[in-house]
Amino acid sequence: MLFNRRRFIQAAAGAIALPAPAFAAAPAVRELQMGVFKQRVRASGAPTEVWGFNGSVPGPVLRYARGDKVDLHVVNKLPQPTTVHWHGLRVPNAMDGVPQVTQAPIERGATFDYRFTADDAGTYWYHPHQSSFEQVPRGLYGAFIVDEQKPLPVDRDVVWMLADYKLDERNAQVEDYGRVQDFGTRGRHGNVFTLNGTAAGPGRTLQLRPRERVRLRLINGASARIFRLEFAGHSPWIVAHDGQAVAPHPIPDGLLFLSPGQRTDLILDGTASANKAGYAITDRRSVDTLIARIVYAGAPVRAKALGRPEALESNRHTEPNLNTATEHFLNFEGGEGGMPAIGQVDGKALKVEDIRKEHGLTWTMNYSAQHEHALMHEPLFYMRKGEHVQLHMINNTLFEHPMHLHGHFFRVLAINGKPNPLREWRDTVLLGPQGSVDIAFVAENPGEWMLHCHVLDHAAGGMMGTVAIFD
Ligand SMILES: [Cu+2]
Repeated sequence: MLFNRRRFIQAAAGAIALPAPAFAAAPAVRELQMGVFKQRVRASGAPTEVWGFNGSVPGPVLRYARGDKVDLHVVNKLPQPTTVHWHGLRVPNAMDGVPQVTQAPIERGATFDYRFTADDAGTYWYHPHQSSFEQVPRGLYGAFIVDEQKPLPVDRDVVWMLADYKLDERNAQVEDYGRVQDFGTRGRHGNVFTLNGTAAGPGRTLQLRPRERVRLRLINGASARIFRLEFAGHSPWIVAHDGQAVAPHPIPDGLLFLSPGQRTDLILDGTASANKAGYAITDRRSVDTLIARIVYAGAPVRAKALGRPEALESNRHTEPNLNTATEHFLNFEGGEGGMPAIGQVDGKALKVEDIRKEHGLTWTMNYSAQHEHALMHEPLFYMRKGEHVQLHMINNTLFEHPMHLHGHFFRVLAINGKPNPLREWRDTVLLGPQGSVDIAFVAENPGEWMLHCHVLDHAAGGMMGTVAIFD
């Protein structure tokens, strides 16, 4: 049975033409203007031409209380069609912002209204899903925060969006999006790390008062870069991954992995002694890179440091029953040094060399290479609403893939065949080179949902598929 995607989009378009419900509380931001403007990224030299929301990178922090109605009017003033996806939020399918799958692209000069309820508390983000390998690294991303009904008591709540830009010596963005050599390797990496849109590194600080408690919401908005963060002199507590509460625990081995699309909420206590140099927050991924320094200033907030924080309020999750779950398998092949023999594009079986030549695609998922402009593909998997599912993802490539499922959270059961003791709920999980990850979830949200790699160059290079859930 071929899933009729065109009809699906039309049905969705009909549904959203209904009159808007009257919303009680009007949030601060009602409109998102997507446009081109200049913003200072590096401290010296010229400002950089960027694409962003409401004239800033990152876009405005969209903040709601759990249960709030979200009603956002998006205006496309970009030189390309676009959409906005609300990463991690369990929205109705028609509001998920995936071009060709859940909606028609928002054409240049056109608008689109996104309306849904913020059912899930936590740290999320928003970004385009159209040509995301170009639109996101140009600066189109922002934080989306939903406060718990009973938030953890903290002195301050801080949002950090980490990303990077690829800039030349004149501070202009290098216009090399969509290169097959980036698609087929580790993705396009910037040369300037950014923290909330401007250059990270020396000069950037997180000021703490002695014994102050801060909730630090880290969001990786980079198109390809994986961070591995170390906090010198401090041992923050992890309280959430991808917005979902976990039992508060210190960062394992002191290094926090944050792959594209992922979020981690930390409780950071000002427990160190004030010193002149401060305490480095460093990315230890490949070359050590300073992100910012923790520096102390001001009077102590309290006499005694606080201990282990309480757990965050949990979102609603249905526990997957592994005894009755349907098992699915997803194989990843391709990329540089990979050996995919054959795959299919648009229903046509091709040798991978020809897929690369004809379509610029270099990856396959279950021997199918998909991209956002391919309307003819069938979903990778069909599920009934309410079905319990176990998905085994097997990475036969030499590269890392942060896999993101839309519209759902899944439990991370095992990594590389070893049971994962935390069994956290996530929407994005990192597969190591030639590694595997087993996840489980209940297919609760009807519609056709993306399952794709969040290295956005990999997604554009074929690692894009969908899961169709029938009501
Ligand atoms: Cu990937």
